[in-house]
Amino acid sequence: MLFSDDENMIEIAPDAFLLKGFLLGNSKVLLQSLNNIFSLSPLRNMETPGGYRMSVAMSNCGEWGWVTDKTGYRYTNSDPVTNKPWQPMPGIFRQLAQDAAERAGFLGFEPDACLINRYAVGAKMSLHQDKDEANFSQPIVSFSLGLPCIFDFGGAIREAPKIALTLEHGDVLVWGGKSRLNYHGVRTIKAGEHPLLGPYRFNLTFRRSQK
Ligand code: MD3
Ligand code: FE
Repeated sequence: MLFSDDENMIEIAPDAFLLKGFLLGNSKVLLQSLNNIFSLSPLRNMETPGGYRMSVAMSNCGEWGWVTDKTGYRYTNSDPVTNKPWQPMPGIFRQLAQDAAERAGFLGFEPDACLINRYAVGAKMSLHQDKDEANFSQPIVSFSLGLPCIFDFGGAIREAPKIALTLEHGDVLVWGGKSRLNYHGVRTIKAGEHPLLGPYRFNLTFRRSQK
């Protein structure tokens, strides 16, 4: 089924949209590009400033990549594992992210960073804000592939009530404006097997990290 009309788009909060099944039809080409990126900038479990190893394995593509280590969270323009630039953002990634942003009403999205998260069964991402970017004027676009997850979407403060959403293979989220700094997290991934991606969930997050 191809994404065709606005019946597949749900506004879950002010300026936050879920585009159900937007990526279906592009799964295989996305997976090929991912495997190419991982062969050159391998997935790794980074260390938090607090000294914990993240359960989510990460890589990046695009001019800038998000990293964390003992010294803190930041964007770098080279991969600290290989000391080479991050791999270029594949044209199909950029095009789909821009199309999704536009569908949600955000024109002129120019991502310079794509963080790639791989969740094995048992991995999770605790409640946090995305605030390491120098530019909050552009939205964030996220692609979900593989196993489903329960995503918690909160408010501007940690204590605000949260809504739980199931994100499935092919779904896209677009967040900007009033929701850009909302707290969010991913609950522990349950056991399963995706026909294309195996026992994993992948999430690609497109951002404008620099001015
Ligand atoms: C809501 N990733 O990489 S993507 C992250 O599914 C991250 O891997 C999650 O949170 C994942 O930082 C969620 C959806 C998302 C991304 C950014 C947001 C939702 C957001 C920023 C503000 C509000
Ligand atoms: Fe986040």
